[in-house]
Amino acid sequence: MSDLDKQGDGTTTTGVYVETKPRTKKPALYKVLMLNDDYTPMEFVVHVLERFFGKNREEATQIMMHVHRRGVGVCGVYTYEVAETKVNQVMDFARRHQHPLQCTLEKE
Ligand code: TYC
Repeated sequence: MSDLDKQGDGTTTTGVYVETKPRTKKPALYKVLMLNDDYTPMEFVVHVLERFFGKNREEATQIMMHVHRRGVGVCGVYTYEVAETKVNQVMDFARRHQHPLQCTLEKE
């Protein structure tokens, strides 16, 4: 049987090499940023970082102090839907406690 006679019946086919792209794309990632203000208590910001971003007290305190000193800081990096949900949860929680804390999204 010839190399192209794959059918084994005497007929031949012409092989077409099809290059396939790798089929999975990594999702875009978004930073959730926390903004400083003059009124939200430090303890409230630490609590938010523990509750919504899974930080321990030490990490949460470091991030809060970074934001306090520098004006903005990263709470975490997530896919769009997760990041958006966290921003909404934080904004809603801050509003319910009447604090002006602001949180936003930025594409990585
Ligand atoms: N600057 C606030 C204060 O002195 C504390 C604070 C930190 C507020 C981080 C918001 O994202 C923030 N009470």
